[in-house]
Amino acid sequence: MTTEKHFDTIIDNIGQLLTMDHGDGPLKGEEMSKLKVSEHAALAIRDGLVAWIGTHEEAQSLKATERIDAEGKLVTPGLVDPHTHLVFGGSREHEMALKQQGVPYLEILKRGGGILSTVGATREASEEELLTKARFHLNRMISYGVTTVEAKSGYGLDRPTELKQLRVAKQLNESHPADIVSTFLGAHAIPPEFKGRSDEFLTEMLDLLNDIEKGQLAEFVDIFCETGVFTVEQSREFLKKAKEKGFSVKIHADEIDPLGGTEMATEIGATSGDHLVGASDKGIHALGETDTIAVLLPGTSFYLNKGKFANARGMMDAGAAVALSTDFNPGSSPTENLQFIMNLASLQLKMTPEEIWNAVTINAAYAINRGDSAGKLAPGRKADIVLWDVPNYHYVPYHYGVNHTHTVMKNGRIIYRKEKLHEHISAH
Ligand code: IZC
Ligand code: ZN
Repeated sequence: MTTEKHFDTIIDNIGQLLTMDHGDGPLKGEEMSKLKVSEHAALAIRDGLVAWIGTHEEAQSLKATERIDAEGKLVTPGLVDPHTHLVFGGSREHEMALKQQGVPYLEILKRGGGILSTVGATREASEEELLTKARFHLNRMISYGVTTVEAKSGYGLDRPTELKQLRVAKQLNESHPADIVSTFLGAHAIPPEFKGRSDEFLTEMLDLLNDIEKGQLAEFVDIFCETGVFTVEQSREFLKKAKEKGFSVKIHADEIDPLGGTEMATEIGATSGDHLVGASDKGIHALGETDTIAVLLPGTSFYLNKGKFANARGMMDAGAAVALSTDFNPGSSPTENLQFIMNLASLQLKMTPEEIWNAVTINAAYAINRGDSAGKLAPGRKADIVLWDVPNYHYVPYHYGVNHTHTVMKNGRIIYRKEKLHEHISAH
């Protein structure tokens, strides 16, 4: 019997354990309010995998090399951040004054700033510099409880730099404990050398897919479908061709202007439609009828400061699967903190704690084709686990602006532990 074997680690005295173990597939519509909460629970790990889940009492007769007393804390799967622009050069704090003057995001881009400012800095940066910088941001994500991250290219807009960004993401996946899922976002903006020739630019980016495929450098292809960037028709054609080449697809849709990218995403069978702030009723209905996951990024709505957030409740009422993400990037959402996104989902998207936890774990995993390996704790799954310094799962979406993680484990190994800050302070 499994229970008589020796384990590597046992975590016992868990106040609340969330497993997200509710069957297969993403949670859609009202299923999103399901949450399995085990009280006084324990969990055992062997060879980097969850090996056993039971009660605290049952765990007392089990043998393990290491025992972690959770002291009544909340324990959950490692969080999944399904939409980030992790690898980039430079930063954009110099554009803050323009933002304060009310210059819109798309106007800054039109003037050659915004995304194009980051493109300049990313083209100039060496691969080593990009790696060091991305690792810094990734470490910070880990500290906030994230163990699986989607990372987009899109700050090269030319062959060498796009490939450089994707190689950095691949190197991070191989050398860093976090799991990275790569997305090619060469169609992120039109570079100055292709001004007025956006179709030609898209042909060039499609051609690049051959190299990306050969180097196994990305599994998703994404496009920024937005006023002044790429139209719905261009996006549809581009993503269809990417699908024909065997890539899964995602789309930045209806982020700023309501163009109809949401329904297009569902029509072409995109794995996810992301942003969807301006999604039409037709688009929202289509999300409920198809398998396209709505990846919502309320941090971007907060930071663009236009007072408009995605209609998460309407999407769930229509039967859609909703996931949440930081959209971590140097322009419209400079934060690695997925917990703050959980607070915004509560306040602005009116999501319940149960919906929010599912949206940052199992549904986020499905949004990046990792539903079978991330976002859930069950025997045989990766032991990606977070111990939270909170009394219950309602607390994280409620108490905002600080980091609630206590311990973060990846493949059964502790990769982050909160400093004993209070002890340091009282010692002086
Ligand atoms: O760098 O501004 N929206 N792409 C589309 C972004 C935001 C990232 C950026
Ligand atoms: Zn984005």
